[in-house]
Amino acid sequence: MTAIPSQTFVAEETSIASWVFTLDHKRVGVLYLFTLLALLALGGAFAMAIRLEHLGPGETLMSPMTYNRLFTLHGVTMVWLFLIPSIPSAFGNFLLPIMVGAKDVAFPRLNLASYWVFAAGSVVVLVSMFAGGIDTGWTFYVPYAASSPTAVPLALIGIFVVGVSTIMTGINFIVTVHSLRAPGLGWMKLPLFVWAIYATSVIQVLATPVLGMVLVLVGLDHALAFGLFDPAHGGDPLLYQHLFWFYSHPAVYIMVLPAMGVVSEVIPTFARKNPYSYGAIVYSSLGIAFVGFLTWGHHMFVAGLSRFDAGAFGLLSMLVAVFSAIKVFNWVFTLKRGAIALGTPLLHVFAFLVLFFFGGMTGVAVAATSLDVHWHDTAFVVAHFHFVMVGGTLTAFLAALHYWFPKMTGRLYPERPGAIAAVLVFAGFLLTFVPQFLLGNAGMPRRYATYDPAFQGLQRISTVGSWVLGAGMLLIAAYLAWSLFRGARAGDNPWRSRSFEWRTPSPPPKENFVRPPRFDVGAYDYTRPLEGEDE
Ligand code: HEM
Ligand SMILES: [Cu+2]
Repeated sequence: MTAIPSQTFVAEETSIASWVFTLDHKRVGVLYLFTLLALLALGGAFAMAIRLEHLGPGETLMSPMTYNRLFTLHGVTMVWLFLIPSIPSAFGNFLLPIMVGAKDVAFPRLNLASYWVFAAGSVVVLVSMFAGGIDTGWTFYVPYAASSPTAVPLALIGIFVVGVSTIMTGINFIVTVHSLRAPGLGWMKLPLFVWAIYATSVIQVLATPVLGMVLVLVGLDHALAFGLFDPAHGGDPLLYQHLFWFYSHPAVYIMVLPAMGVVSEVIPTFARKNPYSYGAIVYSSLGIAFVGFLTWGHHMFVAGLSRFDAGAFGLLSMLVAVFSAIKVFNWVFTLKRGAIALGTPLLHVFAFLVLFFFGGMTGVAVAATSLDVHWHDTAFVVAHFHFVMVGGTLTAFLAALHYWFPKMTGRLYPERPGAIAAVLVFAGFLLTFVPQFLLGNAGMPRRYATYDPAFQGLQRISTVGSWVLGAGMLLIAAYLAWSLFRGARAGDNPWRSRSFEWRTPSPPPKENFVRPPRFDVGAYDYTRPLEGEDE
């Protein structure tokens, strides 16, 4: 398809200003990607320090006060600054317009603004870390968050600003999918990644304002002693929990739906097959986005919900798992009898399938009220949500990073270190978090700096696991940085994928297409050859 030589979006202009003020969605995506990778590295460094502290039962490296700050900074960085924006902002920005056959997003200026608003919000959060840190946990539970002597207001402002950026991105993607689809590209022909980002955007736009509001209220409680959530002033801390989880449960689907979108792209490409049921994947994404709004109470089973409410929230939570299971079956059936080509993206997808499956199953387990009373606020819950957030979102992010690396850079990464790193990340993850299920079940509370010496064996395994995981991540950083400059040329479509984004040069030219795209061969149609390709 490279018949007509074209300038890539990178080579087209090289000044710093051309990046700072860029209106090209691909450049905005690249800016996001580098920023997010830096934040991931920071959050990862905090995580390593947390695990180091748990090498021994008593005070190992730091005081319990420092430990409180550390796990808060880790959670805040990972959840608010990395996981929530990650796949949509970096890969969604780069790919969504190409996948719908558009030249750009609907509002390129808003898109650029969303990046700089995000960057500003992140800087404010980072400044709060230097201004003494925060020790409330990423959840900012009141009444403590309203009185903690740490830099809570600054962190709240930063997260609020990041939320504004999330809404901007969500609106942009929704309008883009509605109004900029190329002629002939009907809704039910859209790539599944687009559907996933679309469903995510709906949650972002509807739920994030609630988060913004509740953060402002905590800030007012903290700064001006409003007492809204403080029983000493007639306020209600449970009101906070309702409002917070009304956003933050849907937010877990903001994290995992885009990951599911990545998996739905990688599997057909590497199995060279149509998805087993396109419709089931689309409708289950929409189903998750909808039901995700009805389950927040499962975070409050031990906070005095009525028995009826607890039962209802428990059942609705399990319904989300049904939609997730529909997807898992679909992916597995797509792989079945496929002409599978093993590549690093697919290895990360396999890790996703295994870890997300266990994450989801333990979610169903904690959604059973009686079991949750035992596991709530223990390392068991920590393990559950790391299985879904790291095992789900991070592995899919790594799959996306490798899968679309040739698209974005025009270069290949080396497969052998890629495979070694994928195994290290997977094994390191299991070593880190399987022990935490066992620890939590045995009674290890979450967020404690010290622990009973009886737990030391499992704690040590977990810490060693974090080193293996960290080594895998460093290896990935090293070979990708090398490949960026030295990697072999990829050609336009190294995976011989049918998906729309691969039908334009890699890296794409400024307005994405050399010729207006045609969509008569579907995004997953492996039965017909593409024009210009003999098969
Ligand atoms: C498959 C369906 C899922 C179900 C049924 C489920 C259920 C639950 C339940 C009941 C809790 C509360 C446990 C407790 O605090 O005692 C919980 C906590 C949590 N879940 Fe899930 N979950 C699911 C999927 C996910 C996904 C996909 C993510 C993220 C990508 C996620 C992230 C979290 C987080 C972050 C927490 C803990 C928040 C905190 O207290 O710090 N869950 N989950
Ligand atoms: Cu939840």
